[in-house]
Amino acid sequence: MAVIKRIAAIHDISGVGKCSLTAAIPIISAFGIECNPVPTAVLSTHTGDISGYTFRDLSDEILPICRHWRSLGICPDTIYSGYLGSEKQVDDVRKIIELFSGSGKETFVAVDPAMADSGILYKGFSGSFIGKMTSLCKQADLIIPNITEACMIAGAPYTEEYDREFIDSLADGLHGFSKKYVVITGVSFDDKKIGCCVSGEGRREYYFTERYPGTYYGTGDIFASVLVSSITLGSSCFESARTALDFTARAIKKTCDEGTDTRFGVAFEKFLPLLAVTGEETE
Ligand code: PXL
Repeated sequence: MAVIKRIAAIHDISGVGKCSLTAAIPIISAFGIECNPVPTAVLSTHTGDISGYTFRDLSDEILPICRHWRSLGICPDTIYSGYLGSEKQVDDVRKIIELFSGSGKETFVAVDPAMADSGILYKGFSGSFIGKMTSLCKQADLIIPNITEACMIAGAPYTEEYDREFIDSLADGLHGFSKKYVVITGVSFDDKKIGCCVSGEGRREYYFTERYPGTYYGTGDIFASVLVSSITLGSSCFESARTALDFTARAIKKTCDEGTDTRFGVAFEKFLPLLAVTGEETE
C-alpha cells in the first residue's frame, strides 16, 4: 500500500469565486493526496472585477501553523504556494521552504506567482511585490506564471500581441528564476486555441485546447492545482500539464454552456471524479 502523499497549499481562502484554496483543496483531495492548507487570508470573494470584498490577513498564523506540523514530524511532499496577501507572506513562504528542507525529506516546491493578469498587478499589490515574488520563484522547482507574471518576472515588456518566438524567449529567461520547470499559462497564438508552454529537462512542449471567449476567473488556480497534484504523484511535468489543461478546458466549456457569471468561477466540481481515476492510475 502506497503511503498517502501530502501537499502543503499556501493560498488565501476566498469564500466565493472558486479560486485559491477552494480550488486547491478539492482538486488535491480528488487525486487521493492529503491537502494541508495554510490559509494566508480570508476573503469573501477574490479581488478580480468584484468590489466590496472583505479581507482578513492571516500573516501571524502562517509560520506557527507550519512549525507545529514540523514539531509533529509532518512534512509535505510538495509545498505549493499561490496568492499571497503581502510581501511579508512571501518571506514567510521562503521560511517554510527552509523549515521543511531541514527535515531530510525531499520536498518539491511549486510557486504560482499569482499577482497579475492582463498586463496589470492584482488590486492591493504594488510594484515592489514583483521583486519579492521573483526571489521566491528562485527557490522553486516549478513556477507557473501566466504571460503577465512571466513578463514581470523576466523583466520583459508585456504585450498582448506575441508569437512563439516571444514565448520561447520568455521561457528561456524564466529558467533563470526556477530550479527545474517553467510552465507559462494562457498562451494563445490565435482566437481558436489557448494553452501552455512547458519547459524543463532540456525539453519544451506547447499544449493547446479550444479557446472560449471571455475571462474565466480561478482557472489559473485550477490548472496549477491539477498540475502540482499530478507531479506529486510521480507523473512528468509534461504529462501533468496536459492533464491540467484538459481538466481546466472541460470546466470552462461547461461554464460557457451554462452561461453563468464567470466572475464566480468555473464549473469544475462534476469533473473531480476524473482526477480520482487519474490519481489511481498514476499510483
Ligand atoms: O486566482 C488568483 C487569485 C487568488 N486569490 C485572490 C485573488 C485572485 C485573483 O484575482 O484575488 C484573493
